[in-house]
Amino acid sequence: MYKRIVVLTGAGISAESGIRTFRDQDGLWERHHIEDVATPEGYARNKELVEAFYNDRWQQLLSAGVEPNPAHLALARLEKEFDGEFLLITQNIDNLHERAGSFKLIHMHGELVKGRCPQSGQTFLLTEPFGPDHLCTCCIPGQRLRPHVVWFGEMPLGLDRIQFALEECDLFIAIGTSGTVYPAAGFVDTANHHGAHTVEVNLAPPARDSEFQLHLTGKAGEIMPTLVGQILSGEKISGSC
Ligand code: BV8
Repeated sequence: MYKRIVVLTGAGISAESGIRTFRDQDGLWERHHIEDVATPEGYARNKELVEAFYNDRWQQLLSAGVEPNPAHLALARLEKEFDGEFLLITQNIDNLHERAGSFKLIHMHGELVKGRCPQSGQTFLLTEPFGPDHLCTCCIPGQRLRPHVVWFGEMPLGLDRIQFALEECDLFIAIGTSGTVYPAAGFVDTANHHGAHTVEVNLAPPARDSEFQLHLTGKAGEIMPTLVGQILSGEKISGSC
């Protein structure tokens, strides 16, 4: 049935792993102002506040009990067993997709487990929290590492590869995203425009004027294993999952 699949995930796919989303009840943006912790200006104003925001999330990600859930594992199975083209794009900065076994993966908003040198752009796997003494080793003198995260107003990563994949795909699935952040929120338009079947998996029913052709409403961890089974058996995705 399908030959080229593109999947986009958002914070909702990690919710069942215990990671807070942004805009749900008790979400991250209820506790912090975006402009203070997720913009270059906020970082320039108060590095310590932004470092604490990411250090807290990094510590939570490393803590016991935060594991890939059945939705992450289903996507890793799809990548492994699907005999066509596959690309997983995530807006998430956690590493649960990799830990589930996904490899054909683009972290378009960066990665929580890495720091970046502000001068060279080189990235470093974090072994200690961000702070004034956590310096890069690529410059002399060493520069204070920043989170390897795409803030609002900064260019997302991998957009050329993403654009090409969206134009070529025949199936586009968005999982656990509120579709409020661009350019990711516009990916469905590109997929629709190029004739793909567009499917959305979300806890909440779709917005009235949603662009997706099919909506599967429920928890990603419950829907994805069945959906992946349908795709791998060559079926066209239908409403019943
Ligand atoms: C860009 C990293 C230029 C940080 C994030 C003014 C100036 C500059 C730009 C703009 C501007 N005004 C608007 C813009 C564009 C801006 C934007 O879109 N703003 C919005 C607020 C309007 N975008 C940007 O700035 C981007 N850069 O535009 O550069 C450019 C120009 C041309 C072409 C390209 C680029 C950069 C945006 C990246 C910001 N960084 N993250 C961090 O993580 O700390 S965004 C942040 O929001 C996360 O990445 C997150 O993934 C993303 C989207 O949120 P969601 O993932 O959707 O999460 P959310 O909580 O919202 O929703 C969860 C969903 O899951 C819900 O629908 C819920 O129902 C569902 N759910 C919950 N549980 C489950 C579930 N579903 C299934 N199962 C469950 N169990």
